[in-house]
Amino acid sequence: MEAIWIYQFRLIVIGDSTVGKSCLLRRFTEGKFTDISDPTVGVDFFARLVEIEPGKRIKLQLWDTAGQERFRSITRSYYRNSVGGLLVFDLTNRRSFEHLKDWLEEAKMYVQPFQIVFLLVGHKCDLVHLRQVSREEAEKVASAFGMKYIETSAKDTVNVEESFTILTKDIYERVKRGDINIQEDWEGVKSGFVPNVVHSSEEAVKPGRKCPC
Ligand SMILES: Nc1nc2c(ncn2[C@@H]2O[C@H](COP(=O)(O)OP(=O)(O)OP(=O)(O)O)[C@@H](O)[C@H]2O)c(=O)[nH]1
Ligand SMILES: [Mg+2]
Repeated sequence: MEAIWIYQFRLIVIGDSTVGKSCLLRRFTEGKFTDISDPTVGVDFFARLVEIEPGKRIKLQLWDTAGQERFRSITRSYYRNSVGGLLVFDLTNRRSFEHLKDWLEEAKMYVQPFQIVFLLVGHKCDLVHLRQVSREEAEKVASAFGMKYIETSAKDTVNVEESFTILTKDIYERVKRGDINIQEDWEGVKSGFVPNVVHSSEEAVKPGRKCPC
């Protein structure tokens, strides 16, 4: 029964190099954190199931993109087939916060003709003494972008589950409302794998039931 899901969502994680995208994904999918993390080359792939309501699971296909400029031509091609994403900046790196507008503009341009739902993530919240962006400031930017905002730490496991769950629930509600539709030529949302109803062994071999032939 493990691998049963009602939908599959494809999500992308974007933001400047070193903001901590790969660490956030590794914490979410493998429960691990390392202080040394190589820059992503092009795009990496992760996957995980999340249970948004008891018994309702969604499979997430997660694309971890390289923040470095030289990989931009590769990473751009992943927007179109993503239904949602985490737009990540580093709370201790003001420039990564200032670049958010550029990331969003690029995403909007390359996702056409589809739509993408983002959650704004202020990462490395464990580094309290090095903070360069206040929560109030980030919340203002998020609301100007029409997004929710959350602060995370892969190192201390703060809001890692929550960030992916909030985004997944947000997308799920839009799918339920019909604001987002499954489309043949689009990988953003896929209908899930639902098994045939399995009868209990008692029901399947009811005593006294005769063969109809
Ligand atoms: N203190 C702290 N450091 C973190 C956290 N997450 C990541 N880091 C560190 O930040 C550095 C960069 O992390 P990565 O996850 O490789 O960054 P990235 O955004 O994937 O970078 P690119 O792949 O180049 O785009 C590494 O040294 C991590 O150990 C965190 O939550 N807290
Ligand atoms: Mg990376």
